[in-house]
Amino acid sequence: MKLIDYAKNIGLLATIALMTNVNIVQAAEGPVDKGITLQPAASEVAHDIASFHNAVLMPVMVGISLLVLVLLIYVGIKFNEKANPKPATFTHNVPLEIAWTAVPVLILIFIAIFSFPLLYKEDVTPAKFDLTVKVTGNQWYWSYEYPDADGISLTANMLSEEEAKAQNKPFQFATDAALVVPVNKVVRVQITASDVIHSWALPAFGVKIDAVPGTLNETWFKAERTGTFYGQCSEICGIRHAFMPIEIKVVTDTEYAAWLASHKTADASPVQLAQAQ
Ligand SMILES: [Cu+2]
Repeated sequence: MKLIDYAKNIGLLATIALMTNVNIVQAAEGPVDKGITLQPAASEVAHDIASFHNAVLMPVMVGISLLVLVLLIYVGIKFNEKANPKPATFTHNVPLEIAWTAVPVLILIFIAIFSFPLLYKEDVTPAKFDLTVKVTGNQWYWSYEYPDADGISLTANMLSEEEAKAQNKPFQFATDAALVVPVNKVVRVQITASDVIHSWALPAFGVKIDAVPGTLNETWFKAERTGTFYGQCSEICGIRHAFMPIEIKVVTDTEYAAWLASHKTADASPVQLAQAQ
């Protein structure tokens, strides 16, 4: 089996394992209770991250752990006081020392061969992007602007438990204004912060980027299916750090056009997700 097929199969198993665990609202994707693996990928970069994790990092980690375990057991059996009553007194072994320096370097180079192109892919927005959204982290909410669309702006505050329940949305993930983007379109994300460092993280898209005051960071994503996706601020930013979730609604082109039109006419007040449906 080719390396990549192997990765896909593992990814599929992980997805099935996750699906059985999903207990947040249907058609919404985000962290799940007792989830122990990566969230199902919804962008090419997220698929690549999953393949890298499953096909490169996992074998390396498992291999090293098993090797160390076997060595420990071997040493424990062969060189304990009973089996080896007269210990050797040498202190150096040059070939061995060269080997245990060189082998980790080779392992790191092997990992880098796969991880550097992936890092570059995540970092560099494709030359042909379809729209830009500007994300600003604030203590403790996110605000979004659409500079291409008459500067539509949204302020996304977390819904209270009662509000989330009333709207049948997951508490601590749902916000009063989802970022709405079209499916299968390259979205350039420019990100900054107004006060302290935050981090805009959406695991299903393979996106995590720091929001730094005075700096404009950039990343991108291309969502491959419609739905509602959840992420969270991933930089400890103050007392309500845990309460500034990210909600992204990926919609079809027609729905996106309708949403834009409804906002051009509406006032600039925070937008309910329901309006996008
Ligand atoms: Cu934050």
